[in-house]
Amino acid sequence: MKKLPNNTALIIVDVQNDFCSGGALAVPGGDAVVPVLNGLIPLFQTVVYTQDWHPANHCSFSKEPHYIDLSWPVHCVQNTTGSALHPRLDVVQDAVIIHKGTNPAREAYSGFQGTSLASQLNARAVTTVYIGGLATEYCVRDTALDAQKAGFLVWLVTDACRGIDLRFAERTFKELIACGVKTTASKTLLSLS
Ligand code: VGL
Ligand code: ZN
Repeated sequence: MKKLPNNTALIIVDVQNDFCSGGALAVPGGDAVVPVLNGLIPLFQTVVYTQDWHPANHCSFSKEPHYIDLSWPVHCVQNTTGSALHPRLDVVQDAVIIHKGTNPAREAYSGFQGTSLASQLNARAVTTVYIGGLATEYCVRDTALDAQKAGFLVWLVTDACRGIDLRFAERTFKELIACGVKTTASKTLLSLS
């Protein structure tokens, strides 16, 4: 399989046990992104894996999570099974691993927020990023918007994403497109290689 040019990276957002079936904050159908992403990974010379990586006292945790007010059940606590990448997700040898949401006092949905992601991509001369993962309307959305603000050309791979709430997820695609993010499907991407 021919690789895409090396100015192109795949960013896999938060494909972690807690966002998959049986997890603390399971995204409906979240596991389904794993085979799609595994099919795309061989196309890329740079693959980034973000992990929601909270301390046990993170400010987003609530005993009575509401979702709508952006408080959540305890999830993705650092170095627990819940924060581990999905066991069937292929992890490449020279993976770029990004931990986010580590400050107990601040929510951070974006893989770029408070991390070295932009500088690591720039160091590899990456100009274009393809994004997939979980959850569409939170961490995928904010990562895509920040990638765009950081000057990358951003493609969302729609069938490689799943949302917590289907209605918001659809709205998110529209919002991102309006912000200049491009969308594609995994089979289109595979046909390029
Ligand atoms: C996420 C809610 C809380 C996500 C992370 O990965 O989309 N959502 N923390
Ligand atoms: Zn979180």
